[in-house]
Parts: sequence; C-alpha cells; structure tokens
Amino acid sequence: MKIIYSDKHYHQSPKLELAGGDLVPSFENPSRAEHVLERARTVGLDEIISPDEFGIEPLLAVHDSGYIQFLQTAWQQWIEAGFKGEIIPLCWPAGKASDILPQHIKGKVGYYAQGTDSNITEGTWTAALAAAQSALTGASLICKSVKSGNKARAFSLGRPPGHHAAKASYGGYSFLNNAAITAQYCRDQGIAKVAVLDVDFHHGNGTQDIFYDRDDVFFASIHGDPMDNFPYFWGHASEQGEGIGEGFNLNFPLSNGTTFAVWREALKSSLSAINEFGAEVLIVSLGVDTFEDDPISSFKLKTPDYLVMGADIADLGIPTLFVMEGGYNVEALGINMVNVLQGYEASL
Ligand code: 7XA
Ligand code: ZN
Repeated sequence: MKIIYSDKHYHQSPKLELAGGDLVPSFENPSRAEHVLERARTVGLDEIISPDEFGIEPLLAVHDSGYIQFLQTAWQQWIEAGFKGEIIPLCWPAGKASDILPQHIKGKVGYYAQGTDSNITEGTWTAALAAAQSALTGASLICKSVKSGNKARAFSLGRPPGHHAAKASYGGYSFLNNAAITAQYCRDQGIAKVAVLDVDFHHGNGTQDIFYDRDDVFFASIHGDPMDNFPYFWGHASEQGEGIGEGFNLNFPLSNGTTFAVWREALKSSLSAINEFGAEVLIVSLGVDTFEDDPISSFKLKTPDYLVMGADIADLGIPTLFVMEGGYNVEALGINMVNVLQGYEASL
C-alpha cells in the first residue's frame, strides 16, 4: 500500500486548547503523524511517497470560495489587527443573527468556526493544504486503478484532520475536508459512484454537510452518539439526506462504552449499504479514536480489532483510499492505525 506523506504537517502545531475549562496541550499535534509514520516503517509499509500538486481547484469544488479565502488570509489579518496569540474564536452568530460576514477578523473567525477547539496558527493553511494534496495524490492513484482494473489502495498520512470541515466552516481540528475533497475529485475524474465510510469516533459532520443533497456520493458514519459526544449537533440516525440525496446518508450513532462486537455490526451494515449503492471507489475517513484508551473518546475497541476492521473493509473489493483523521493516544495511535492497513493488506 502506498503511503502519501508530507512533513509540512509540522506547520500546524497549536499550543493549547480548552478542555473542561482548563487550557491543556493540544491533543491534535505533530507527534500523532510521527507515531503513525514510524509504525508504518517498522512493519515494512515503507512505500512512502510525497504528494503531487493539485492546487486549490479541487478544494473549491467542495468548499465555499469565501471560506477558502478566509483560511488563506486569516493569520495575516489577525497579525495586522495587532494580535499575537493563536486564533481562537470568542463569539458566534447563534440563534437569531445577521448572516452578513463581519469585516473584523474576530467576527470572521466566529462566522466560520464551529467551536473553540481548532486554533488557527501561522502554519495552519500550509499544513492543511499539504494534507489535502496528499489525499488528492492517493485519490489520483485509486481513480487511475479503476480504469486499469487494478484495485489500488493508498493511505494519506496527513494532518490536521478534515472530516468536520463543512462547505464553509471549520471545527474539531479540521479545516479542509480531505475525504470530501477526494470524493469529489474522484467524481470529477469520471467515477460515477463514490462512497465515504467514516470510522472515526466522531461523526463526520463536514462530510455529511457537503454531500447531504447528493445521490452520487454515499456517506456512512459510525460514531459516538451526538446526544453525548462532539459534534453534538449532527450525527443522528434520522439524518438520511435530503432531496435527491435522501437515503444516501447513513448514520450509526452508538453508545458510550461500545465494544468491537457491536461496532462491527454497524461496520457490516455500512459496507453492505455501500455495496448495494454500487460504489466504484471507497474513501475511508480513518480515525482510531475509537480505541479503549483514547483520551477524548469513549468506545472500547482494542488494538487487534483494528486488524479485523481493515480485513472487513478489504472484503468490499474496491479501490480504497484511507485518509487519516483522529486518534489521540499517541503511544497506541501508530499501531492501531497501521493495524487497519495491515489487516486490509493481509485480506487481499
Ligand atoms: O474526529 N474528530 C476529532 O477527533 C476531533 C474532536 C474534537 C473534539 C473537541 C473537543 N473539545
Ligand atoms: Zn475523532
């Protein structure tokens, strides 16, 4: 399996985040990618390549142009406004509010942010753009393989993650929705039916937002019930798509404490729905914060379960791109994430 990696992820290194009222070191930090890369090398998954350049056109195919412009310029505007710390929003247009984009950067931040968790730093745009280019490089490989009948697979080892980034908002450490960007890229390469399977602990609200009214990109997500878990306002089973997209959005909200046996049933149901849909390629939003010792999540998956997860996904038998999302127990992150890839490879 080819792994696409750029060390530009080091440009996103936020200092602190708010957790339970305390300022704590950011859970989403460069050591995450270091552990995954090291583990991949250790087990011999060492076909590691650098991303190609696709520019921002594929980003604009799923994200609002004003939002992209905001991400590109936010840091500069923040500095010009006289601020020195990282960008953390302080107010939102909740409830009855104007939808006019404010002029001041503090207002713009509240306009585009989903919450306080995703600090914009000097290097956020550089790192997020590189993660998107890595994912696009993987997408290009799997799209070409559809045409040649090769069933390629690839892993985009990038950060910051992406699946919470919506058409015009960022949150949950996500700025550019790498899974959605690649799904749309595959469509634009002529792949008629694309599926996104989100196995991260948190609901992929951004991906859902982007494809909610579409019948050409099927989205399935298995996640912590939003009644008790971030992102709280999306991810219920009743959210099934709208318009021609009705029936093409499948959510499996599961209780805190869910074990692999129960989780796997939701995986099997997701895979069978994706198979029935007739997907020609699969994009996997691969988060392993479902791990029993993850510091911010509450499922009970164990390290060997990730091998089985990878094998189950491989059984679908279509070209597959894994895109890195969450997972914050850094000691176990590398083993768990690479276990999915190894389980996939072993099952081919
Ligand atoms: O998949 N998404 C994540 O792993 C990030 C979740 C962010 C939670 C924010 C808690 N304050
Ligand atoms: Zn997550």
